Amino acid sequence: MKTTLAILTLNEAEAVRRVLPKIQKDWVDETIVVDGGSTDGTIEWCRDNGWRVFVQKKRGYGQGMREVMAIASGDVIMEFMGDGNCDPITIPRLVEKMKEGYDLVIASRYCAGGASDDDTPVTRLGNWMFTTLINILFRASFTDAMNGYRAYRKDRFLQLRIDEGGLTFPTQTSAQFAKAGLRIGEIPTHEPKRIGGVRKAKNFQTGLALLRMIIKEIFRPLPNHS
Ligand SMILES: Nc1nc2c(ncn2[C@@H]2O[C@H](COP(=O)(O)OP(=O)(O)OP(=O)(O)O)[C@@H](O)[C@H]2O)c(=O)[nH]1
Ligand SMILES: [Mg+2]
Repeated sequence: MKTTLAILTLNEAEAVRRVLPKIQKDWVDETIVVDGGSTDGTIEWCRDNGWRVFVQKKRGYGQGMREVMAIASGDVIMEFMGDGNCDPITIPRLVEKMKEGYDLVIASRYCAGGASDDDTPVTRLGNWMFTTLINILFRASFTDAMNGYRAYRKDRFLQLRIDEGGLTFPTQTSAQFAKAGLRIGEIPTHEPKRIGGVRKAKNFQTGLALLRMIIKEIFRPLPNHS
């Protein structure tokens, strides 16, 4: 099982300096910084410090993930946000859990042993609401359907129709893996606060985009071969 760690960045110069040195490169087979067009020195710092950087062609978090998938050599793709919200210590535990045969493993902030220092009352309620909705609609039992910190089998991903281009991408992945009846696991993680930079998620817009995506998933069948 070959693993690729995709580190998503968009103007995260302060965070990458603090977080990337804590990632041990031998935890995974390949690491790629997927950058959305940073102009604050993120790309330069990463390259100067030996990280492979892939600058995506079109804008958007999900778009970046879909583009990197085409060049990643791993059978397992791991999504990691380079803004300080992902504690690297969870990476080897995600790899271990994937080895048990799961198709998708989420680093959960809300299962036993999980926690978030980054939540506000609004984001916590939003996470709970959308996770509950996805569990009811797609017969799943996520405690955290939204965290972008996760690992999945690339072949399973490619059989689905995951087409969200923005920050709704991880949640769509959760919905479709559940819809397809794939094997889903979770492990606890402790989410630290974002480090510097500016938050890209906007509660109202992201909430609306999530609702739109969920409605699309209710009515749209999965591709035949999945
Ligand atoms: N490659 C790439 N990364 C992005 C893009 N948009 C956001 N990101 C990164 O994706 C991660 C998540 O974005 P955030 O702005 O922190 O959004 P969030 O995590 O939902 O918001 P918080 O609750 O504040 O953490 C960060 O590491 C961003 O730098 C993009 O268009 N392309
Ligand atoms: Mg964040």
